[in-house]
Amino acid sequence: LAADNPYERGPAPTTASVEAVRGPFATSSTSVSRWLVSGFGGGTIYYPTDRSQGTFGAVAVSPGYTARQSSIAWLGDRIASQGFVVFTIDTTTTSDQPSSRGDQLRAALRYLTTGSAVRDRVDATRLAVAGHSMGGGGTLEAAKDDPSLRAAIALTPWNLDKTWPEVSTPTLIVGAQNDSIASVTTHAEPFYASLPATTPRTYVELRGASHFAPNTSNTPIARNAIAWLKRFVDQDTRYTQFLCPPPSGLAYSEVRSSCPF
Ligand code: 9J3
Ligand code: ZN
Repeated sequence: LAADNPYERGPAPTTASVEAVRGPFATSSTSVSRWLVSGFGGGTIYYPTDRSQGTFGAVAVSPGYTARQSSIAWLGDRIASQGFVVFTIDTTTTSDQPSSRGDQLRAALRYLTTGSAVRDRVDATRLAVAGHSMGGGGTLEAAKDDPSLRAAIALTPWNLDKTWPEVSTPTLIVGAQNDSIASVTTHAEPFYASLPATTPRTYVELRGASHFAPNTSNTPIARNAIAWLKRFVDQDTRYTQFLCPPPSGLAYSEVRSSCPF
């Protein structure tokens, strides 16, 4: 734990460590019944078992239209093992629209920090949102509604609202080059382009990928998401090296960034 950053968790990162299938923290999980909560559809909380370093930042993750938490479950242990509490949620109904998904992400974070079995493991001042497709659209909605969120990660996001000048939360948008459901030209790219010049932001487009790339283990997604959460939820500048200069390489068909940040 660095004296200059009380939120730093885990050893100094390497390319191998941010791309690893598991990070340095042992994890456990606990399921949350939809019948015992309100405002969202329950879910699964993945968390580091370590209690020696204080609390951890947290991220709630929403699936997309017609999908359930299983569609984004791989992110649970992958991110939790890097030192975050991760709440993958079900939505109230699988057809809920992005604005509802945004409200549900926020309700899930409220439950996580006030009612859940792991609430004492979470730093309620360092929260983030993420989601796939309509859940990614909901991620932008949540950030628009709650500027206190520290980070937002929209994975192949879908939304009818194309402009996000209200978002001040640092935002990572992941597009998929061959997405035919939420094409990058009508979703991810205009969303990114509409973010304020003052908002730290990155757009990575996964070469050759489909809309469903975020539904299975994906190293470029994990690497960027982990670095984003570390940099903006934990204020851990050891991870800046993975974001600035912007990510590059054959995995990406396009990259945009507001570096330096
Ligand atoms: O959440 C999603 O996978 C997205 C989008 C979609 O199918 O919208 C059509 C209504
Ligand atoms: Zn708008």
